[in-house]
This record gives sequence, C-alpha cells and structure tokens, in this order.
Amino acid sequence: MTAALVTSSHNGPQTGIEYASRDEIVTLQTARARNTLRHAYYNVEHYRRAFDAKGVHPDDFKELKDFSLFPFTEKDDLRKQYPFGMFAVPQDKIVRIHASSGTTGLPTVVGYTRQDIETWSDLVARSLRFGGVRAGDKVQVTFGYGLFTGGLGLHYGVEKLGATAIPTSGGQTERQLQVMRDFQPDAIVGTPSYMLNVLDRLRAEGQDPRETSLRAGIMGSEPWTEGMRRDLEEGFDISATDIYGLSEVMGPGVAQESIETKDGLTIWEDHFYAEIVDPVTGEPVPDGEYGELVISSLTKEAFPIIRYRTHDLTRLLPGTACSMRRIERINARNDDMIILRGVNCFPSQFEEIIVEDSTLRPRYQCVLSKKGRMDHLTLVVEHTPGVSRDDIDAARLRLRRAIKDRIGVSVDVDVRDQVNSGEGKAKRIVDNRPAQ
Ligand code: DLL
Repeated sequence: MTAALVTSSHNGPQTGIEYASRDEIVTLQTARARNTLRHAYYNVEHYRRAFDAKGVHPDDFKELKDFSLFPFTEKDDLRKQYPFGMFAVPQDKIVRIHASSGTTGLPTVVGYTRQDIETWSDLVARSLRFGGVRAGDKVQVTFGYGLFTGGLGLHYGVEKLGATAIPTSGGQTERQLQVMRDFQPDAIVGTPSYMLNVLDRLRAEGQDPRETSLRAGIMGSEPWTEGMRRDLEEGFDISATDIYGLSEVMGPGVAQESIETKDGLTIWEDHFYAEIVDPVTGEPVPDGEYGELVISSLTKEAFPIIRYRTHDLTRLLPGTACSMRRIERINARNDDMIILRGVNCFPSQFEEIIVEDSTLRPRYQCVLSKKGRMDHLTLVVEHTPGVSRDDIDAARLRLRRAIKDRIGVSVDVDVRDQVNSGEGKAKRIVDNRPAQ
C-alpha cells in the first residue's frame, strides 16, 4: 500500500497508514468492516439475533454508509450477555479479560485474543508517539492496573513503543512523587484530575512542579477542558494531550490528540469506524455536526463490536495532523446532562467558568437534590490552598453570578478546601434525588 510521505516530528518521515490517502483508508475500512460484520454474525448469537430481527445480513454491506442498516449495540446488550456471551472465539483463544465497573448493575466484560493485544499495543504505541513520547523515554503509568483497561493498556503500548514503563498504577501519591523524583520519567499518563492532585501535592511539599523531569503528559479516561490543560501544562511545564477510549471498544488508544496540533483527537480509522448520530432519533448526522459517537471495531477478533453507542457527545472533523478524521475533545456524555428548570447543562460548562477564577480549582461535583418538587443543584468546588475566608466568599458569589449570567440557571455554590480527591475517574455528578 503506498502512502504519502509526510515529514513530521511524530516520528520522523511518516509512511504509516495514518498518512495514506482518504481513498486508501476508506477501501481498507470497507473490507475490514465486511469481515467484522460476518465474524460477529456467525460467531456471536446476540448479533445474529439482532441482525435477523432488523432483517439485515452482512452481505447487505456494500459501502461504509451501509453501517446505518445495522442495529446499534448498547451497554445493556452487553450486560445481558454477562460474562462471556459476546465473545466470538472459543475460550482457549482468549488471553486477557478486562471489565468496566459501571456505576450500576453488572460490569461489562471484554476479552482479547493474542492478536487483539498486539493490535491494542500497536495503537497505544501510536497514540503515545502522537502525544510526543519516544522510544527510550521513561513513562510513569498512573492509571489503575487491574480489570480497568487504563493501566495494562498503556503499559503494553509503552513497551511496544520501545519506551520504559514505570507501572506505579493509581494512588499512593507519596510513592508516585518519590518515583518521579528518583526515576526521572520523561512522560506521565493518567487521569487529568489525578494529575492535578499530583501537582498540588508537589507544591504542598514545597517543590516546584516545573522542575520535574517530565516533558509530556498523556491524559484521559474522563472529560477535561482547555482550562484544565492550561493549568496542567503551565503547572508542570509539559505538553499535555488527550487520549480517548472505552473498554467495550478496546480500551485507551481508540483516539489520541497530536502534540503538534492539539486540536481534537485522531480516531485510528484503520481499526475503528466512527459515526455521529442524533442521540434521540439514532439517525447518522453529517461530519461537522454534533451528536453521539457510535463506534464499530474493524479488526477485533475476540470481541467484535458493532455500532456501539458510546453516549459521548462530540463531532467528526477532517484530519489535520494526518489523514484520519478527528473527534472534538469530549466534554460531555448525554447521560451526564443535567436539566434545571428546562435548561440543559453539562458539568463541563461549570468547569469552564470555575477555571477562570484563580481562587477556585477545577475539582468539583454537581450535587443534585430536590427542593420541593424542583430539581436543585449545588456545585461543590475546591478553593486554591492558602486563600482567605473573604476571598472564598467573594469567589462563591462570583461563581453563582457567572453561572446565572452565562448558563442561565440558578445554583448554590459550596466552596470547600477539599473535593473529590479520588484516584480514578473524577465523579462529577452526585444524584441525591429520591428515586421516583
Ligand atoms: O476510560 C479507557 C481509557 C483509559 C481511556 C485510559 C483513556 C485513558 P472506560 O472505563 O470503559 O474506559 O470508560 C470509557 O470514559 O465512554 C468516556 O465517557 C470517558 N472517556 C475516556 N477517555 C476520555 C477522554 C476508559 N479523553 C468512558 N475525554 C468513555 C473524555 C473520556 N471522556
């Protein structure tokens, strides 16, 4: 396969498929999609039933837009097959299992063949390279190791890249700091909210976070804003890029932001087909329009996934750093939407206002309760260390007013000295409303 030769610092001269022409990418996607639809239909009972119920057969797939003929897959469909009902290969071909916790009900369980692990490692290595990590670098991996895909997913990618993995896993911040001091990592990977914790802890111990050996941060697994990127980049004096993925589709490394353009995340289209659909009607919308991201796998063996509803809201954009399309930074999930007196709002909108105020930190929770019959929101926010009571009071009033002016909703604001200093993903919404 011929590919355009583009010179870029992603890794010297670029000849990979990610720099091929759109025609080549589409041809590859079409062939791989056809195989995946067949594989799913003939090896997973759920898909056979779902395709049959919709009156569609893998042979009906002629071009990429034909994906819209096929049924969606929801998290609930996967739960119903707990634990291994969605696996498309015999148990003795499965070399790894992961599971996503999910806030309610059973976890979703995913499996990988040896080849799936190879592909995943390749894509995470590609993602790391895109985010500025190079062979020979030392990379501190602060995602949790275990059933969660973050730790092991990044770990294998770091090794595949030819870099050195430092598997600190999540938490134990004191030890993270010691490793950082003594092992001198070039890059760190983790959730942006945990990176902020690390930043604070370094400062609290009287160290200048700008003096660490770190050069790059690859962060993701939860929504974060440009304001938070600024805090992290300036705080650590690093370049921070966004990594996206989900366990049902593979894990981290489905999409990654380029360190050169920092303008959204390139979807690795040789292995995934992305669509944006209207979250209500399920109809695909054209590139450039916002909606819900739906992903199909194109090469997965153990766990092919067809039209998975991610519930992540974004839009598809043309490639910039390479020929593959991008998704805009994901700031919201459609199941994270809060409706207050008819106004739809997302936690990220509050975060954008919070980061503008130097008295406040982007560590916050939206606590929902009932006042009479009405839904009520209290925004619990952390203040920067060492500020006076008067400053805190003033910040509380400023935040209330800014939210009213800019989002159009009245909320209570509660400023505390600590919020949500969790290790994994930040939990942005706490729903204390009585069950209906
Ligand atoms: O969070 C996989 C991952 C690990 C991605 C490490 C990146 C780094 P799940 O636990 O299945 O998998 O959660 C997937 O997390 O549908 C999004 O809602 C959210 N998410 C993941 N990455 C981002 C990101 C891992 N960069 C769910 N920005 C997804 C915003 C993200 N949200």
